[in-house]
Amino acid sequence: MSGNIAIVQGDITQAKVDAIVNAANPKMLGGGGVDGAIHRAAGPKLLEECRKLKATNGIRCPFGEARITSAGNLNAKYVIHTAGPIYRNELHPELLLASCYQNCLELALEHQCQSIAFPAISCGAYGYPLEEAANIAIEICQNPRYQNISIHCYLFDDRSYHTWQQQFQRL
Ligand code: AR6
Repeated sequence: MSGNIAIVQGDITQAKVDAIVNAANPKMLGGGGVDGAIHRAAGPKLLEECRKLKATNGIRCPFGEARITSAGNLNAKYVIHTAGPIYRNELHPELLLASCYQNCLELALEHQCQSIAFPAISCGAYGYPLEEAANIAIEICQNPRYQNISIHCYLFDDRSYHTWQQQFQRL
């Protein structure tokens, strides 16, 4: 922990924070990875909440944007869903990944969240290289605008945990 940012290794569904961020897809109706884990832990209420959001051609959350719902059975007030970029599909995935982190933090501010937990958005099925993703994540989280939010970066596996720690010490 340094300042308001903590790098944690573990399961984000166990985070004790006001808002848990979900690495979702634009349809926001569940999936694998951390999305699956969050929906399983939250129970069916979360999917119900997602279904209520406005959809355009099935898209509830375009890539790079974020949406907020209540959190079902999770130990949090909110789930903030964001759709990270599919790395190989984008010319500038870094812009979309940065806007994911930013839009989540803006929603957290709007909803008076004092704490938030992030997974490694886009670093699983969506194929984002860890070092690059860690850099972007930490840089956005370090913006003084977010200094009053306690930010917990949850990394699931050893490799992503060590990468985040290294980038955090470097920046
Ligand atoms: N807690 C924290 N991190 C986790 C957990 C967990 N319980 N489970 C997995 N991770 P991914 P993406 C890590 O694939 O790349 C889904 O199907 C995982 O090790 O979950 O953004 C969605 O519906 C990895 O480092 O998300 C989308 O279709 C990180 O979370 C698509 O995958 C992100 O991996 C989104 O892909």
